[in-house]
Amino acid sequence: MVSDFRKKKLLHVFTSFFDRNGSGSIDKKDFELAVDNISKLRGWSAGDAKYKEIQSSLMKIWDTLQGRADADKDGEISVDEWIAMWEEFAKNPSAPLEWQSLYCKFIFNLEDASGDGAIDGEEFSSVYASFGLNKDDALAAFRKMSKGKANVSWAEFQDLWKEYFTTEDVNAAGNYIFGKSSF
Ligand SMILES: [Ca+2]
Ligand SMILES: [Ca+2]
Repeated sequence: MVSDFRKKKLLHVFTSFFDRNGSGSIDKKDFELAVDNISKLRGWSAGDAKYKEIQSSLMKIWDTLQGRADADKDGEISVDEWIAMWEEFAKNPSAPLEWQSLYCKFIFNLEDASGDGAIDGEEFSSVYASFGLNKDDALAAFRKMSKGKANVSWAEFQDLWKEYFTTEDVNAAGNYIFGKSSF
């Protein structure tokens, strides 16, 4: 069984980042909306090379996510399917699914707008604000996640990401990696 605390974290990611149209499940349309959202944030138009790159990355993530999580094969990931998949992950976090690794890298690269291999609070919070989160709350989340440091490296990010999906410790730094400063 997934604890209420971990369920809250899983639902935050589900509603804020995946179910973009608020339909109550995740499907391909949500990913198309995410492509539009990110392109708007970065100022890319539909024909741009960067737009196509983001689109192809996100569609690959959708395909591999659906292949693993859509247990009843109805073309959508329900909340129950979402939680069941993360429960499997928590049993052996050192062996993530392909889409989970792709998504982790995708979010890091998206946030690392300057491309220097680390993310700062401004990069972190502006991406999450574009997904509809409160920017000040996201900045507070970054300070907790980084333990007051100015930057978080890719190596640190991967550990924090894993921690988000697995830890029951309400004080763990990884709880803040998706821009929410309290649960
Ligand atoms: Ca949806
Ligand atoms: Ca399904």
